[in-house]
Amino acid sequence: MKNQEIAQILYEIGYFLEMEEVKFKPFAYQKAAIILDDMAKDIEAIYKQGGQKSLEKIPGVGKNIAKKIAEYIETGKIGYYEKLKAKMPVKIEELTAVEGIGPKTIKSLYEHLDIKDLQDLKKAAEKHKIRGLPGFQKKTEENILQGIAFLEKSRGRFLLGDILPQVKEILKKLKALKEVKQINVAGSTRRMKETIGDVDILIVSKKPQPVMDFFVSMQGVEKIWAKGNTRSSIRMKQGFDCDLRVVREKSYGSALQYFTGCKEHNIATRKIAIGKGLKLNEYGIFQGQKMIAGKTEKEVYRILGMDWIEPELRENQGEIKASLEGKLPKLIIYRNIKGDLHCHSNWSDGNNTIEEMAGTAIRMGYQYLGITEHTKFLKIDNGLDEKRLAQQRKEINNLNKKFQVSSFLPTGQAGKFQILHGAETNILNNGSIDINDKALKELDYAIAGIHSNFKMPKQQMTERIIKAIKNPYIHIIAHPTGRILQKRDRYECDFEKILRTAKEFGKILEINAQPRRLDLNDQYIRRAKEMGVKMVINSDAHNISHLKFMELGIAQARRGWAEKKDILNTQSLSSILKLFHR
Ligand code: DGT
Ligand code: CA
Ligand code: CA
Repeated sequence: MKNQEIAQILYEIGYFLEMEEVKFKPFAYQKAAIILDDMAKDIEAIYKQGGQKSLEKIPGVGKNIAKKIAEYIETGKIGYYEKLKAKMPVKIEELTAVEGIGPKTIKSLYEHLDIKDLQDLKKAAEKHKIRGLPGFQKKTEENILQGIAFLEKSRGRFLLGDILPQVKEILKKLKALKEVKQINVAGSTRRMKETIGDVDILIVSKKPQPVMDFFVSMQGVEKIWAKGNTRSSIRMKQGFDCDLRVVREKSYGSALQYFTGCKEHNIATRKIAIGKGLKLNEYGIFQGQKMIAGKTEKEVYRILGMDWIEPELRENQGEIKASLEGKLPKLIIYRNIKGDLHCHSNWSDGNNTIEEMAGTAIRMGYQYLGITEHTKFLKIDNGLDEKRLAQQRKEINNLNKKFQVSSFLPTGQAGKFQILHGAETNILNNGSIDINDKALKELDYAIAGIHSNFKMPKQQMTERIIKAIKNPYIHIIAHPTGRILQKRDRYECDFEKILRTAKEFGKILEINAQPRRLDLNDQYIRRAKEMGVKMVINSDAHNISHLKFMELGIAQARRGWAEKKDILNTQSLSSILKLFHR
């Protein structure tokens, strides 16, 4: 599929135009890029079927951009992009991966220091050549070095959200082969860790050769590292590696247990086996020479005197003890979620209308969808002020009337679905909110989050967030620690104090399910649960396909030992309404 390749070029055209301070156009390119990036349908197939006209039907793709996409599919190039790139031959994707580096910075660094890629940037920063440039300070240079260090730390790992759809696709294809008797993903992907080193797949097959043939010649395979009868290893075009192992049916459970990990979890389980005079490895559990179990994971754990442990818990963080004592948590399950309380429409920086977002939410079986646009402080994201919030309320009321008519709902659940009107407001430097109380009061509920000034001193940041928690019109704190995976660390704040305040004032913390955020992380979720602080899991969707990020957030909640009762959007519409209208 060429969707991602083309999306990347469109992003870059947007960046180039932004460097030249062209108005509006950069936004149009970026918007089209996001849509293409997330689109499940193959853009090439759409074009081959219906030509340029069918490309223009894709939301966000106008005539001009459609022409360029067609050019790429026909020739493998976009002339307009090549021209822009020839003028300024910089590696945009590499440079913008560094926190704080945007198009204007790239332009300036190229013009003054001939910086073209990450290596150039690092060298220049280390030699302190950046701090003297107009508009750059010592601090900027330090931040750049910090950003590069952060990036290097995460090199070679991939976001779960980026690769999970493809892993599911691979599993589906392999499962369909008649030679495959059993199949499961193992490793960090099965544990749903937020980043993945490589993907490990296990199968049972009596005739592995055709399976291996198929595996190494699948669409999207870039390199074949190894191909054998019991193991093959490939690199996918997106850059990640994928291993396929064939194991014996009688060893499938112990192999799955072994290759699911994590390593420390395995070491701990092996110790328990030794304590019982047994031997545990990927082939089975042995008493002397005799194999006594191995076919299923359940049986492996049972012989060790343990309850079966959900893969998301297998991080050697106390799950072994809990399992031995029969005290494992009853984790929230993927079907427990009844609605999503954080998403954006084209009223601010989203790509779809409220109606389109709600339609998808209904098809997902939700009872409610909270529309929470950015607010006025975030001008670049087209944040809403009090007046536009009031206008939006009217539209939402009208749509809700429409949703009351049962024939409109594909599920026929008249009156069971409601759009809630919220907002994702900004916590300003002093802890106040960028929307006045009167407008906040009109909303069904309000979210507040930090979107600026991440580098405040710890105490000041803590006070800033605490003030927002105490604000009677704020119900939820969005992405509470502010981390961006592979880009920036969480901001400094006293999280324990934030938890105590949230508990005292009955406020909710968000588990933001965006693949790059997953914030709260597992450890903070677990701490919140221990403190009795309630949470919600939100997709923070900016278009209809983002709503499915919910799965990543649920995985994170499970990794944080959260149960259904800890997560409030497992509750029905009427309970949620009661909660907010207290
Ligand atoms: P990743 O790929 O870095 O995201 O993380 P994993 O957990 O998928 O690790 P990987 O792919 O190196 O190995 C898959 C599993 O195999 C791992 O979770 C546990 C098991 N494993 C690998 N190496 C060892 C080892 O040296 N000792 C033990 N006990 N288990 C291991
Ligand atoms: Ca792995
Ligand atoms: Ca591996």
